[in-house]
Amino acid sequence: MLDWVKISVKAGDGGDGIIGFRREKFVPFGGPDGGDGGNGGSVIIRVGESVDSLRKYRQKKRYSAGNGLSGGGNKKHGRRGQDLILTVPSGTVVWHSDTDGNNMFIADLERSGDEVLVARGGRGGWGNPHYVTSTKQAPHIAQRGEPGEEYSILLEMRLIADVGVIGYPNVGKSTLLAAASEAKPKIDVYPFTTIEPVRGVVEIGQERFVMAEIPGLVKGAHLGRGLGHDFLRHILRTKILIHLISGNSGSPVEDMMQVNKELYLFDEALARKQQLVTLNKIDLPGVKASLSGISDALSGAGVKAFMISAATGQGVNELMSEAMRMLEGATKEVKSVGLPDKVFRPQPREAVFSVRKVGDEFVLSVPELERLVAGAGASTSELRWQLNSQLHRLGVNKALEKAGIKPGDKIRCGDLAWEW
Ligand SMILES: Nc1nc2c(ncn2[C@@H]2O[C@H](COP(=O)(O)OP(=O)(O)OP(=O)(O)O)[C@@H](O)[C@H]2O)c(=O)[nH]1
Ligand SMILES: [Mg+2]
Repeated sequence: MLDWVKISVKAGDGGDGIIGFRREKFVPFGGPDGGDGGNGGSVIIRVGESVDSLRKYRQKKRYSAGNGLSGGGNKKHGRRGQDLILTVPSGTVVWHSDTDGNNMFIADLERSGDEVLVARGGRGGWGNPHYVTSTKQAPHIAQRGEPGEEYSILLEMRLIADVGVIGYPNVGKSTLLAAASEAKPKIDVYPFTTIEPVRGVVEIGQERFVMAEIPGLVKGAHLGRGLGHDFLRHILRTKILIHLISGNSGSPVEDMMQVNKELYLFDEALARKQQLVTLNKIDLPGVKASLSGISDALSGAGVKAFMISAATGQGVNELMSEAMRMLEGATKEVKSVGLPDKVFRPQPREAVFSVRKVGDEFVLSVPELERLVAGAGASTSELRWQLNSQLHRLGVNKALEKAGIKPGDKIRCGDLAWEW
């Protein structure tokens, strides 16, 4: 199970608006009829029913939605670009990665069908009919399409299970999961048989819950030893834990304390999760003999443990029923554990403009105007007039006046320059 992956996404660019004029018999220039460009497609991340890993994103890293097409004559709209839908498993947390390597939270996609738009397609540019006014019937300007948003996105998969089964390697976690659910994890006498978390559904009458084996917890796990950090993160999203210890370990109680210490060192929230401590392998003769000693040691540590044999099934049903009872009372706060308070919210781009004074020029940054293109037949006076009316519409005029502009001062916006 791949835990996280970084991809780059690019929404489609908007198509260009067109400068066009109707051709009519005997009329050299008919009315303006340049079509608008189509909007670019957006990139959407959605939980797919049958997706259970992020593996496919390891191969391909760059994803683009479709571009919008340019407008045509006769007010024909350009076709819009296709959205790109990237499917991910439920339990995927989506982050925005900035250029400094900081990650900001975008969304937590928990359930099938949950989705989030991560890069918005550029809007199509306006064709010249949009610039018609009572005094300018034949405008020679149109607007280029807006570029699609482009971001770096981090997908993090957090296994969602109600119950996490933790414990040292080889204590019988897979055996318990196999005994209590339909899952068929590999079981073997060697430690580290399970190298990825495995999920199974436990059914008790009409009720059910999801239980997951979390492998690889050893001393130093919080530092990345064993199978490392990755699986500790999955535990964050379980509601309760079954902490399995093995009766035939030399020191089951110390094993338990060691694992708890790793939880604590990784994240205090993990150490606060409710645990059902469970002693396994009580069918073994050697374990039977030392049972009372182990119980005493456990009580000494303040723990009342369940006694089971995952191999024979003894005590497993009782353990599952207790897990179910505990789940019903478990807090619903699990989701917020480990999720950040910094949230990434893209700015509505067109709302942003700025005015700077560079030398004796006023330099405007107004994305919407920078995309204006002048046709061959555009006169300087028409351009100036159009720009002023757009500046007025966008409220930039006021900002210019505030900045102290006087008639005759030079203004520059993108490729266009004119006088106030
Ligand atoms: N006698 C006996 N053996 C058991 C019991 N539970 C598990 N085992 C054995 O213990 C060994 C390890 O079992 P697993 O279920 O693979 O243990 P695990 O905790 O999943 O181990 P890893 O995935 O390697 O961390 C296997 O040989 C099992 O057959 C039990 O209740 N009694
Ligand atoms: Mg296992």
